[in-house]
Amino acid sequence: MVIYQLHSNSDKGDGTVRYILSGEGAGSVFIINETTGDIHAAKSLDRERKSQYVLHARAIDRRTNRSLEAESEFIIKVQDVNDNAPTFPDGPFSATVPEMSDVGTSIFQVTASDADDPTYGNSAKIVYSILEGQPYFSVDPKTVICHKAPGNQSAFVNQPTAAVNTWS
Ligand SMILES: [Ca+2]
Ligand SMILES: [Ca+2]
Repeated sequence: MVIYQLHSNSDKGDGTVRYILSGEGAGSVFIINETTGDIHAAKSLDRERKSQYVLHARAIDRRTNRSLEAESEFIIKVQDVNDNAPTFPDGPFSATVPEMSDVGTSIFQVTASDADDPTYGNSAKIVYSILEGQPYFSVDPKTVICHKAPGNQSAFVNQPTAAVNTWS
């Protein structure tokens, strides 16, 4: 897949222009076809590891090795895909609640995180649900776990799967 194409106005398509790529990942992550200027990714890119690459392009004349244009800088940004599940970095949690507590008593707060890009789509959007403990406990859509019905009960929220991404 061509992810970017360099083109010099001096390029008449006769193969005399040679495109040279340098900078971050040039020759390893990004491979250039020196004749067409097509840039391919040679490896799969992980936005969570590196979200953008700063590269430099040059166009030279093959016969004279002279630069046809000044070196130009360009940036390749890695677009996010939703490939990380939310996790509870501080879990597993444990909490106690006195018996006969009022319904609605807040018990504790959990916060999950998601490594995906929070500024793009819903990849890092988090909603909370509890897997066990109903009807005695409920979770606020944001973060708070509440005591819902009287009784001497305990709930455990220790599975990261209690937080899920939503696609709306
Ligand atoms: Ca995610
Ligand atoms: Ca991602």
